Amino acid sequence: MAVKDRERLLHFYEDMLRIRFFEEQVRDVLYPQRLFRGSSHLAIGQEAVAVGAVHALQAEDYVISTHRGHGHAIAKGLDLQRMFAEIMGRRTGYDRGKGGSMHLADASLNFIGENPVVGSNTPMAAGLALAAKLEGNGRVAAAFLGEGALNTGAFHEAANLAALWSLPVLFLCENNLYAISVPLDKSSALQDLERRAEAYGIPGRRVNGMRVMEVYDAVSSAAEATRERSFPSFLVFDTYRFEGHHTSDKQTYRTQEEALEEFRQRDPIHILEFEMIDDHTVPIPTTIEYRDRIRAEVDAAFEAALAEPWPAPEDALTGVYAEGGE
Ligand SMILES: Cc1ncc(C[n+]2csc(CCOP(=O)(O)OP(=O)(O)O)c2C)c(N)n1
Repeated sequence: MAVKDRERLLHFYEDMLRIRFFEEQVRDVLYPQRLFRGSSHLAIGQEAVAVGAVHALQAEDYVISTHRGHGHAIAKGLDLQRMFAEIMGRRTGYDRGKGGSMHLADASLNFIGENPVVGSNTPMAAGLALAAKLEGNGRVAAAFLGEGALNTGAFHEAANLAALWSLPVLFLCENNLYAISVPLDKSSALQDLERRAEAYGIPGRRVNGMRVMEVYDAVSSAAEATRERSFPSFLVFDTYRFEGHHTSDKQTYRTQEEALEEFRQRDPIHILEFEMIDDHTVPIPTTIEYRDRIRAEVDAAFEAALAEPWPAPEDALTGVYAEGGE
């Protein structure tokens, strides 16, 4: 393997571990200790999509995400400490502690942010792509969406406009088989999801979302085509969410065997580790070193965020756009 390819693969590996350990910390520490209120939507099992896709884009490209966006944010380069701080409502968080787990954003990194209204980020991606096209800056706008979001009107309006106006949008659909408790075969008339944008003239491609290099290669070529032709692309990644819909989900709609069996056989991090060890990219002790180092990095970010200040009462009046009357 060429040195450059090896470095790239190890970089992907680090980011996938970062996402996994960050979310395990949310699951195992922040949620049970009630360090934030409500629930958080974890994408454990979907790390290869976030990392492979975001790293196939350029830093200037826009990424716009969903309610399940920690991984997209980390892959786009957001700071772990500020992410933890935001989730825990601290003043130093990305939204000064007012947004939480589902509203992480950093425009300086072109991570336009998470959006909990399902499907709503797809017309925003079309808007970002329209701006890029008018400015002629060569950027593309990538919108992540779940397979459930394919059934929203917003997605179809966005796909239609993106094709009609020839906009450089990448629709990146993560098919994790469930929308909350509803399995794919109960929500979509067509199971070949990659055909869902054909009506707008947008060709689709189905990709193994558990193999980071396959995701990277597919998004690289789709992004290149979208950038060159200024026309949308649509990719569907086969993946699986190993955790519940959110941290409070009792998961009565699937068996633990299903979740655990999938976990064992299709874990994207295990797949990558196995392949790297098998083709002598790294020996086993190196994977252990990587795991220890990234876990320590995530722990340190969490501890530092935990020591950060709460918003002051007067902060409640900043960053709000409605003006009070007399
Ligand atoms: C417009 C809208 N309708 C319903 C909801 C409630 N809701 C939150 S997540 C979700 C399921 C989304 O499924 P999918 O798009 O497949 O994403 P996943 O949760 O699997 O990542 C629903 C229906 C919402 N947030 N927004």
